[in-house]
Amino acid sequence: MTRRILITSALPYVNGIKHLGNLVGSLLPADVHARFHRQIGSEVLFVCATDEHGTPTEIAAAQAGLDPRTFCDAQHARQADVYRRFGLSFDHFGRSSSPANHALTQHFYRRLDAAGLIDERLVPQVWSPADGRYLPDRYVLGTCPHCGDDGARGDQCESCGSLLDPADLIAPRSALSGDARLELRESRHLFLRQSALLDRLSDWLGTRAGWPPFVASLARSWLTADLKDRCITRDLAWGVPVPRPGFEDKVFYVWFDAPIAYIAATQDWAAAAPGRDWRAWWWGDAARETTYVQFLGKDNVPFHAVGFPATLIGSGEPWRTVDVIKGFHWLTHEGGKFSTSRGRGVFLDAALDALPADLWRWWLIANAPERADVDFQAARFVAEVNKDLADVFGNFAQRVTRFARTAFDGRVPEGGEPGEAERALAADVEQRVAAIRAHHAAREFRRAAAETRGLWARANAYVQEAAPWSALRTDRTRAASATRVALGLAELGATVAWSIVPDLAANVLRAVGATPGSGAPAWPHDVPGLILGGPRSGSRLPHSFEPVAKLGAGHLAIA
Ligand code: B3M
Ligand code: ZN
Repeated sequence: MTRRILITSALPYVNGIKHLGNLVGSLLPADVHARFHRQIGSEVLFVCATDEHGTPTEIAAAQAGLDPRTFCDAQHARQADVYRRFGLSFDHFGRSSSPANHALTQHFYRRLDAAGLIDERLVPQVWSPADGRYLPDRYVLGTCPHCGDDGARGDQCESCGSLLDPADLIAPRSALSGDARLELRESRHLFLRQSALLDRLSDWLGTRAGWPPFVASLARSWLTADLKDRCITRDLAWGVPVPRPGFEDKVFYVWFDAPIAYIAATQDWAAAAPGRDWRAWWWGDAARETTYVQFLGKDNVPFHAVGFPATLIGSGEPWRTVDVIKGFHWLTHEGGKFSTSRGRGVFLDAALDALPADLWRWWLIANAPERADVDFQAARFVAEVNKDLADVFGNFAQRVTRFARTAFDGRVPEGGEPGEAERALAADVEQRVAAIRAHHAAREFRRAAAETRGLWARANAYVQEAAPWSALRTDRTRAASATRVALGLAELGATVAWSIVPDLAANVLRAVGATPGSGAPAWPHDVPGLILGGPRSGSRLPHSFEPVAKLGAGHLAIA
């Protein structure tokens, strides 16, 4: 039976190029999982989009002297290009500002309102006459009442960590104009009554399984009697308009419309070609066979385990909710936090200018912050990538393919029978391949990479031992069968690593005479047959394989 699997990655904010921490925390593992499922024959839909609304976008656009739409057009295109170069194989990379998302966000609001789950409340907001706008908490600066730092923000003091309200700040001023004539004004806003949904959300969470334990306990920690109703509107111009009298100057809160964009992006995907049905992924009985997995960083768990399910369940419609949330801890950078605002860390465009995508992909997946935060250190990165990709797998694949081409006339050698060593090898490798598959299926990325590395090391050990280059002089049939087995190992080692290192894998597959084509290489179903049966005996080996060059000290600077 083919399984249908819907995969979403957290939607990157449109504003600015992301860093390695964003990549490993959602986009990359989602891609690896999507690729793996294509290899095992699942029907996969992998969607993502840029998250385009909200104050930071509006302000960044104003600073660039552009209207938000024009600004987002350019930023979306930049990000799409970087992700393509990283090999992220989205079926659709959409935009939360699309007309489909506007319509669907308003639809959810109407359903929630009709169900009695929307309240109007008055909220005191900071109004800046000089800026002519309301200021969100983080755009109010002042002196921290706790530590005296004079750059504290209205939501938090970065210097001492205290959580603040704008009203707590001493001598508050606008972060935009610096003007200090701030007023508090009452503004009317809409609240989603999450508290009224608490029982339904708790029951729903109780039916979910397979979440990493820290994600499940984070989700449970939000679903308590303290669950707050959530303000879903903002005093802004850029966003989804609120279709309600008196709300003409407001839009929905970016965190209300962003997850809805997972669905809207699917609708946009479906609209782009005939024969595609978004309902098969999202709606009622049509989506019965669909498993839905979300990939996201731990800060996004409450919005996906509480906020978005509240929207879907509260609508009273048969929307598909998430089956598994695969959450990640942080990747830190040389002992500190990656920071976009401070430009600290490795950014994705610079990463690709420096090195091929597969090197980053391999290291990040092999070290994914699945159970705790992980520190990126350039020296470790260089040493591990050199060892795994150059010394172990790259060297093995190059040696074996080069030898086969020169010693056997550019063909996979025929003749000779595998012996006892090969039969033991085949049994061992079959188990390893099964373990790699099980780890991928369970979304255990570090384990999948570690087991893949183990398979490569086993392949290397076999060829060292069998040494067909020595056997060639004394026993040509023996050299032929050992070379054929080694080529089979290279094919396996590439096939099972393809989801993590697609370019490297495709190059190896070409060099062993397999034609990978443009799609996913099928997961090997007959491992002993591939190793012992020599399915490609006699076929030509027209392509050579050059492994990635080893990184030297010079690469420590970029990374
Ligand atoms: N853009 C936050 C983030 O990138 C946010 C995720 C939205 S997912 C619907 O961390
Ligand atoms: Zn402070």
